[in-house]
Amino acid sequence: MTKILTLCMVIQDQKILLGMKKKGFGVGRWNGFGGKVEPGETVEAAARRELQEEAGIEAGEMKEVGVLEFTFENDPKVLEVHIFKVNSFNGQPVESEEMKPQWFSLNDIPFSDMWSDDIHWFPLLLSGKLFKGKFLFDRPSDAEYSAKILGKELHEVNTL
Ligand code: 6OG
Repeated sequence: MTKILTLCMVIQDQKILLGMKKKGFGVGRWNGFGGKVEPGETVEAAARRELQEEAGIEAGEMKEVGVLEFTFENDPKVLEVHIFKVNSFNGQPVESEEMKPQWFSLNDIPFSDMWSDDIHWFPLLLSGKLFKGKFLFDRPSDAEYSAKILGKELHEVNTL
């Protein structure tokens, strides 16, 4: 069973907008903005909608830069996460029920309070590469527990 999800990384003026997840999957961690693709919706439309719902901003151009598959030990579910880079947007980030947004300098990304895969693929994201990968974790991260990576595959690609 594969679930399709989106993840938007808003990057502007050497800063990245992350949100502190306030509830549900990945609670207590900084992440980009995103969620499930709804039936009948394109992946890009879902990414735009989630960015609006969770951060209160309207994306300009969006570029899909990566696709990562996440699985957890003893769980047949596959999370297929489509990562988008957004360099321009309208509006001001506002806190939502799901996320508390905050800008971070690209030199000071809070990896220790993010999902443990992020530190591996951020260099590709920040250097403008396209990438694909798979990560197997023990169990989901939350505020107290950082998921352990049991298996990892990550490579740069020419097209997604
Ligand atoms: P909701 O289920 O709250 O959307 N997501 C992940 N992000 C990272 N960096 N690592 C992971 O490793 C992730 N698994 C899921 C996709 C969940 C949001 O969290 C992202 C979505 O943007 C396992 O609707």
